[in-house]
Amino acid sequence: MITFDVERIRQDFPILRQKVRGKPLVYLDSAATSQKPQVVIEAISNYYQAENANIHRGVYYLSEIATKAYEDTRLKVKETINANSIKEIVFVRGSTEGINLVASSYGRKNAKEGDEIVISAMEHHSNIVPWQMLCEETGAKLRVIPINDEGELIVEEFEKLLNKKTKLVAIVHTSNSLGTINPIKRLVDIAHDRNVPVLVDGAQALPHGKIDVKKLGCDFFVFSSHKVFGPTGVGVLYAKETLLEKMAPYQGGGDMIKSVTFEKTLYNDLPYRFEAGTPNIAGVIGLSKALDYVAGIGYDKIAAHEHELLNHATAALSTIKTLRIIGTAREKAAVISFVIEGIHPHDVGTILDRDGIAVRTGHHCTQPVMERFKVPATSRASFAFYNTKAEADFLVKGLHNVIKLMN
Ligand code: 7TS
Repeated sequence: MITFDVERIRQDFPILRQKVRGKPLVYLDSAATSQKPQVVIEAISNYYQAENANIHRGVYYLSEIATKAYEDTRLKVKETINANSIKEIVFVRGSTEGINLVASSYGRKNAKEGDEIVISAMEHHSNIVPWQMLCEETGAKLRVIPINDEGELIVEEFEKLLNKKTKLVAIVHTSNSLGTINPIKRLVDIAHDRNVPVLVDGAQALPHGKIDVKKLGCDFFVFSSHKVFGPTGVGVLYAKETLLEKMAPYQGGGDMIKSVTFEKTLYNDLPYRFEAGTPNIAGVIGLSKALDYVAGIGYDKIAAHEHELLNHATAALSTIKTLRIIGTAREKAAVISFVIEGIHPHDVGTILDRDGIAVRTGHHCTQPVMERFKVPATSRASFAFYNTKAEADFLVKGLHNVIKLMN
């Protein structure tokens, strides 16, 4: 029997004790960004109060401890996702930058006119636009794996899309607008059978379950700290060393070099070659605490609690006759997008907000998904381990209020 004391956990998140608009905050937008536990907030504050110095360059005490904290986080990330080496862990600004780095560096080197990049119909704009930009520049083509009415990838169509011209598959692990969890290992195996590397957009996956890049077998994996209870402005690109070794730097500047003359610059070793300029040191230190915090609760417990929340909320929302859930995949994260007949999602969001309930409304940076389901936008409730069944019930009560007000 897995025990999970959600009320205890909520006490670690100061923001959840807040009232908004005079009502207790019901935060159901963790897919956009997660809230931060006290330990993360304190680590950032402590860094600025007692440890602030630039890294990799000082011979003095403060710089040494800041450098150690930064590099210890790299090791922690390596262990968290089971990478082979710290050389495979590159700190970036977030998932978006990680994907842009791969598109720019790996993509430019490997894609030429007539080649193909395969993505899916449920990608976040961050995993569409960088590839479109690459295609525009190189003359390569974007191919898109279709999804079914439940919001699941059609794997047979994926297999048909792969061919000798395919240079990369870039695919989301867990969809931010549909909640679908894709069968990544199976997709990677299929792509690898044809020698095609795979990038996994793990922005919505890491916060909710254990990730093992060796088991998944993927070649690139990105995630954002702010969705995994850490600060904004930091993310991670994992890339297999063999691929990273052959990639040109993404940006030039300090720290990514060994030596510079006007005639020639020698680049630094991996992974530093991909980290130009002063990084987000405080952010990386905050991420370290966030990963400790999540590991302390336990990925299994988190997944089990969120699964219960998903089932409870789905059942409760389904009692509303005029509500339609968009995204009903068998394998689903605790993300529920929905539309209510005759009421625009923005009105839903605005009225819920008056009750202190925070949901996201709009296209969730997945406009092709909206088009696929023929809706202009949805309302989306996304849950994290600090959410409760009572909050899901509160959402349903709030929606009854919306329907009453709008009819
Ligand atoms: N990929 C997925 C699947 C995402 O959900 C997001 C952000 C990103 C990439 C981009 O991450 P970033 O940290 O670089 O911005 N998703 C959302 C969302 O669902 N609502 O706001 C941001």
